[in-house]
Amino acid sequence: MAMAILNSGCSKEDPKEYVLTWSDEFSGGTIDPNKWDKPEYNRRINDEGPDGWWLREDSYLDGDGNLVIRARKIENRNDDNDPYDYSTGAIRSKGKFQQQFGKFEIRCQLPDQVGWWVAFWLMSPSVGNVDNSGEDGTEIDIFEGFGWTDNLNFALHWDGYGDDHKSEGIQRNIDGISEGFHTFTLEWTENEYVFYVDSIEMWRTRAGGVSKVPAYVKVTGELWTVDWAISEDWANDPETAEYPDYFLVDYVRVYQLQ
Ligand SMILES: [Ca+2]
Ligand SMILES: [Ca+2]
Ligand SMILES: [Ca+2]
Repeated sequence: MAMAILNSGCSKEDPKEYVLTWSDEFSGGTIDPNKWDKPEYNRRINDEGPDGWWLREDSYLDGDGNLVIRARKIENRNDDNDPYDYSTGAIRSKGKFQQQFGKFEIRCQLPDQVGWWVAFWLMSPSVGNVDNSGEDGTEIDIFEGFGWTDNLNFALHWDGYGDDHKSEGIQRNIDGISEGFHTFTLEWTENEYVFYVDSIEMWRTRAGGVSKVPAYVKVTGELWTVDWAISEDWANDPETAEYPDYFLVDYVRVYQLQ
């Protein structure tokens, strides 16, 4: 009897048994509105330069099994004096799917050009609760990547985005990551987060205390023309890019431990 209980415990943890709970293979002709919301607004306002919009037309399926997130230079879209603006795309499962804990994976090819960054991330609606803890909601950046450098960023943000904002993160350089398709994976349990690239562990942390609430999924491009974002510590300068440029996503898959 004791042995049976022991075996039962082992089989739950080693090997981990994940069951697919939600996914999109992006194999249709249009983005599935039952799975994804496409936000559209002036996402990255710059009062002193071109703005970075999220436009619905910059997220679409290529008919060959991939989601495409595109970056473009566009005509100035608001009534400021910019010579032009930029746009990228974003999709999110907000209001359609969310999950607490589990495994979250994307397979994708990073863009080619400087000036923007792409991300696969989770967002809890309660990330703004300020209680000196991420347990009540955390933004989990499974990865942020670039076309111009092999640096990757992994991060957690909690207690909102104002004066009480807290974050932890690391950067890793992986030779050749901007070539070809790769997988980026998060394993999230009540005890810790573990981040992987191509199944190789990048970061293991419980910073903020681990979030204990559901989160929705986001796949996004971002472009911001403020100084910190166009520095060589981040996206670099879109002025020198050849747009349009593309971020290709083969799939997003979400699992839960059995
Ligand atoms: Ca502007
Ligand atoms: Ca503008
Ligand atoms: Ca909090």
